[in-house]
Amino acid sequence: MSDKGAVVIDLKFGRRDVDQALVGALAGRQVLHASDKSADLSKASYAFLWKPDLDLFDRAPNLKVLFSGGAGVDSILATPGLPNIPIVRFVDESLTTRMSEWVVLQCLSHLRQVPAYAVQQRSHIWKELHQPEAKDLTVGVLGLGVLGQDSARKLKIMGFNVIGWSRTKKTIEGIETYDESQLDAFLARTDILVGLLPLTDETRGIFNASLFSKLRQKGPLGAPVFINAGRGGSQVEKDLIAALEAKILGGASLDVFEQEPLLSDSRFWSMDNVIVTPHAASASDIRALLRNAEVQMERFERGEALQHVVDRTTGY
Ligand code: NDP
Ligand code: OXD
Repeated sequence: MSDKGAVVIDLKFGRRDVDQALVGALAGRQVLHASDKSADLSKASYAFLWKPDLDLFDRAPNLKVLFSGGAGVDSILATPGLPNIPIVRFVDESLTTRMSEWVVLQCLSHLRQVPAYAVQQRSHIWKELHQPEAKDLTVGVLGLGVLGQDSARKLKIMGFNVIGWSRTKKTIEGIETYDESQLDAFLARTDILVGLLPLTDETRGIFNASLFSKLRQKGPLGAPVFINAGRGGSQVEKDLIAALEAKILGGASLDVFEQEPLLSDSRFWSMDNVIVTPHAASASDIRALLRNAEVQMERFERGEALQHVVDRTTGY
C-alpha cells in the first residue's frame, strides 16, 4: 500500500476528459471520485475541485490541501463546511496564453468593428466604417494578476495604449498602473475596459451603472466598450443592458454571466453590439492541472511551502 496521500476528484469538467487526463497521472496515489457516492472519501488527503458538491467536505473530513481546477476559487470558498486548509489555485502558462488570446481577439474585434460588419453582412450591405488604429485607443485592464498582466503586455504589442488597475500598485514596463484608490482616474482614460478580476466581496457588482458612466465618453470608438472574462457576479447585468441601450457603452464582449449557462431569454443573445462566449475565454488543461498539483503534493509531503495559495482574507 502506497504511503502517498490519496486524492479525491470533484471536477465538474467532462468525465471523459478527466478520465483521459488521469491515465498515467498521480502515480502511486489512490484516486477516488466524488461522483461515486459509495466511495469512502475519508481516506483522501487531497482534493481537486471545480464547483464542488455541497456535501464534499462532510464526506472527505481528512483533507490537507485543496487544488482548484481553475484560477478562480469563488465556488470553493462558497462551499459549506470548507476546512481551514490551504487552497492552491491553478496557475499555468496555457491558461494564461489562452486568456490573452481571447482578450486580444475581443479588443481587436471592437476596434475593427466586427459586430457592426456582421450586421451589415446579414443585410448584404457593402459600406466601409470608420476604423481608428489601436494606438488611438486606451485599453484599461482591471485586475493585474497572472492573467491581467499577460493580457496587458500582449495588448501593448498589438499597439494599444494600455493602462491597468489593481488593489495594490504594480510596476509593468510600458504600462501605466493605478491602485485601488485611483479607480476614477483610471476609468476616465479608458476606451475599452477589460475585466479580469476574481469574484470577492469587494468585486461583486463592481461593473455597474456608476462605473460605466465614468469611462471615457466620445473616444475614437464613439462610446466605450466593456469586456469581461473575470466572473459574472462582478457585473450588474440590468445596468449593463441599460448602458448598452442608452449608448453609454458602445459594445461588450462577455464570457461570464450572473447566471451560467446564460438564460435562453437573455437580452445579450440578440444585442448586435454584444459578443457572447460560453465561459470559454480560457480553459484548464486537466493534464497540466494534475501535473502541477503532483509537484505541489511532493513539496507538501517534503515539508516545503506550497505555491499559489489563496489568501483567505482577500478571497483570491
Ligand atoms: P490573480 O489572483 O493572479 O489576480 C487578481 C487581480 O485582481 C490582482 O491584480 C488583484 O490585485 C486584483 N484585484 C482583486 N481584488 C481587487 C479589488 N478589490 N480591487 C482591485 N483589484 C483587485 O488572478 P488571475 O489573474 O489568475 O485570474 C483572475 C480571474 O480570472 C480569476 O479569479 C477568475 O475569476 C477569472 N478567470 C476566468 C476564466 C474564463 O475562462 N473566463 C479563466 C481563468 C480565470 P493585487 O494584484 O493587488 O492583488
Ligand atoms: C477559471 C475559469 O477560474 O476557468 O480558471 O473560470
